Amino acid sequence: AVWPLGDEAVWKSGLRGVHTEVPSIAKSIVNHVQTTLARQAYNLDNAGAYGAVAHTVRDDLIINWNDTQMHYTRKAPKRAYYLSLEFLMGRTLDNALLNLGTKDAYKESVAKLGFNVEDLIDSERDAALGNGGLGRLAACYLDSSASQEIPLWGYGLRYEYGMFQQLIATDGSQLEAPDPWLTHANPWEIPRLDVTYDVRFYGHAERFDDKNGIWSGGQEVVAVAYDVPIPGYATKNTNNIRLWKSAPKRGFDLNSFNAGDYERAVESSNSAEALTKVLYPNDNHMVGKELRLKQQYFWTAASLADIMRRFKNTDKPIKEFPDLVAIQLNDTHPTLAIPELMRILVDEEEVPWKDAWEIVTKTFGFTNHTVLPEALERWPVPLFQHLLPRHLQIIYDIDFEFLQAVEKKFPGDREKLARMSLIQEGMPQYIRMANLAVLGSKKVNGVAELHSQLVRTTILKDFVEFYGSSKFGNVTNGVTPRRWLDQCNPDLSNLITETIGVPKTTWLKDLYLIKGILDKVDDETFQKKFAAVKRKNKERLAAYIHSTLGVTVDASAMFDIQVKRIHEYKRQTLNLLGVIHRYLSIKALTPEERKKVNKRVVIFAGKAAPGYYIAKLTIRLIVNVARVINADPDTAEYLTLLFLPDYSVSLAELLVPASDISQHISTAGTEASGTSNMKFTLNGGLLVGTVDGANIEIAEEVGEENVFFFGHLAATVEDIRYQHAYHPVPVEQKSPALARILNEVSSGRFGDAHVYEPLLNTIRQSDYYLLTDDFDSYLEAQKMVDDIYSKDPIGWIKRSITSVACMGKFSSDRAIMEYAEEYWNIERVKLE
Ligand code: B1H
Repeated sequence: AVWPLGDEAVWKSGLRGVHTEVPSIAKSIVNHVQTTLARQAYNLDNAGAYGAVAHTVRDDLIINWNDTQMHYTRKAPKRAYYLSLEFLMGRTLDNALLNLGTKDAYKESVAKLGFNVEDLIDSERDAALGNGGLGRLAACYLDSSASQEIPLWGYGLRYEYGMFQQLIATDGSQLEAPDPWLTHANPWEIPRLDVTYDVRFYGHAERFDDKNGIWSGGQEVVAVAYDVPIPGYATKNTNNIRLWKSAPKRGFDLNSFNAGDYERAVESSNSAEALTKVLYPNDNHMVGKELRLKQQYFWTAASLADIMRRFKNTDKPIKEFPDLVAIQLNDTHPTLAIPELMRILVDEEEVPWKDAWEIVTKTFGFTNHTVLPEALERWPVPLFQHLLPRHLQIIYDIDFEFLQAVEKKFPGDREKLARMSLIQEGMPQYIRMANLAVLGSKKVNGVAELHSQLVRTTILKDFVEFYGSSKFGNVTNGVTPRRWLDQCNPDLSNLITETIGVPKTTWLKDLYLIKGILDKVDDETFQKKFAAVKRKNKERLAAYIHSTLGVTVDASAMFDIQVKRIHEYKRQTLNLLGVIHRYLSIKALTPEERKKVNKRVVIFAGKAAPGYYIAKLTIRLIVNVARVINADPDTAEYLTLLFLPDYSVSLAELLVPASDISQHISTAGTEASGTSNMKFTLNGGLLVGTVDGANIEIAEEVGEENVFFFGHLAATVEDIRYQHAYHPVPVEQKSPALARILNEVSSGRFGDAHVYEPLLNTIRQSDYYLLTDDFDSYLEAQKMVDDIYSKDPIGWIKRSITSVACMGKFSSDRAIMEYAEEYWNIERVKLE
């Protein structure tokens, strides 16, 4: 019965639907000011008004969330779960209003109450529970799953502190400040204080002959659920991200407390709470800290317990688990879910080992996001044994059976066995999480064609030979066009709608339809409108730059943007050295000659991991080169260099629509996909890049003539590195232009002569990322950019229009449907 208590009519009259009309929206906002916030109208500021509006929208989300989840429960379809240690959500209010289709009504309601909705939107703080591409991808996938009506839940951690805030010190170096994003309460989460699980650490493990076991003792921590509703676009379907917060199991130790030892009493409670305190701020780099391994187990154990509880509510026999559940592992971070599910099945559900392994290997899918060796997770066996003794036994048992099978297929190949084993020999031994993820999964995928190819031919080559190639696929990444077009670039979105004559609610869910603007590529009126949109977005960015840095930039100049995590493989240094080259070249011209120079504003932004010395030096050098260049009256009109501090999702929303070109210049074969390359191109910025990651597929779609490619190809990178090691050629010989620039930096032209030597030496010495090999070709590509931009402005606009038109493939809707159909075998579940 739906109405278990009392009078059905009374219940029904108390229920309400989603707010759509101005009077009811305004009334609800006022109610929230009055009661939820306990404030008065006369002193309500933007932050307060934002809170009241957010609570009103939250009510809407909860109504749709309830209906969706009730419907899922009743229909009991197969569901998918996306396990990700990172969800880089950014702001929620604007996105929620656009997805609910109530933005105009809210705008009017808010105006009636004396506020401006855009100001309120801007007063929201980002939810930065992620480092970069991997975390933002998870956020895009949740948006797409809801929009495409795919029953998907995300599982993650509710970090009390997200990605650190970046400050720039007076000497130009990065400083980190904490990100206490929850201090003003978070209206977008629903605490589920009744949904809790105990998670064990340490203790003692016993193993019996049937490979079942018992794990006891140690320490228990409680996982508490917090739900974040994810509204679909133009649908009632609202999915969920369940984030776990750690809490002490029994408050604090009463014995110590009563004995007067207050410090001891709170110690264990503090250590339990420390678990979900902070996000590890490393992108594409593994740091083997015990606390990180604890986070990983805490999160996977709570998530699996929750998934198992939901499965058991269906009363289906356990062998049907894979018919109702698909679990996607976002990189190796949640790989412990594999031995954990084995433990639950074998030790708790008493499923025979063989049957349990069959269930496991039908349930999981594994997405690899990087081939960089320093990012591949390996955990020292002694640390692992101490923390998770039962899981180590399970891993040994999996490994033993697996190696027997390998030996049977490839008899006598001991080196192969050593490479493929879950255990890497040595002192200490290590557990290879990628190998475990492959063994425990039904399918494995990379995130762009080239990357998936590299996965198959390098890091997982042995596994492809063993399992056959059908287990190893590709799902090229995508981005949500709601946030990354409609929300961040409303003028372009409106122009597309009016041009293709298809309602926005249709084409934003079927992005291939924007191809329709190609019909107008030669239409002068359309070209003008299109160019005007870009110009306005550049002016919006210029205003931001003026208000934050106090620098005036010329919106008629070319905006050249590289924004992403600072990493040697992404080669921000290559870009910077190119800027110095440009600066010196302009400086060498006569004032008359300079008048022909293409004006550029070069913009960098991005965070460096706090412990990444070379990356932090790169930031410092960019800032100090910028100081010299921007203060030089000879070049000021033609070149401006900026480092925008504290890159974030919100800042990206300002930058992405404002680029003329954006740079994606990783050493070929190192950037698995990249996703900002998709965002910039979708918003009409052309791409300067290497033949790497998704750049390749973007060029396939928009036409290679519309992308500025340069540099060596992935296939030759290894040979070049070999030459660097055994037949080194000095920089002076390889690229005199580059050698000169390095010397200018060394000479102290940009300050601090000695400080940058370690950075410069990475190039002069091993040059692992091939800057010396790619520099001249990079300059040529940049020259092409300048020539076309200054000599053929109409041609440029056409390239830009064509690029936007051909970006349909890169919607995360396409990607999520590939996962649903080819990896999870699940279908749309639409609410009636
Ligand atoms: C990507 C990471 C990553 N790949 C380890 N790997 C991390 C690895 O905290 N850690 O330990 C955090 C992040 N992130 C990125 O994923 C790739 O570099 C991009 O090329 C790709 O577009 C993105 C999404 O697939």
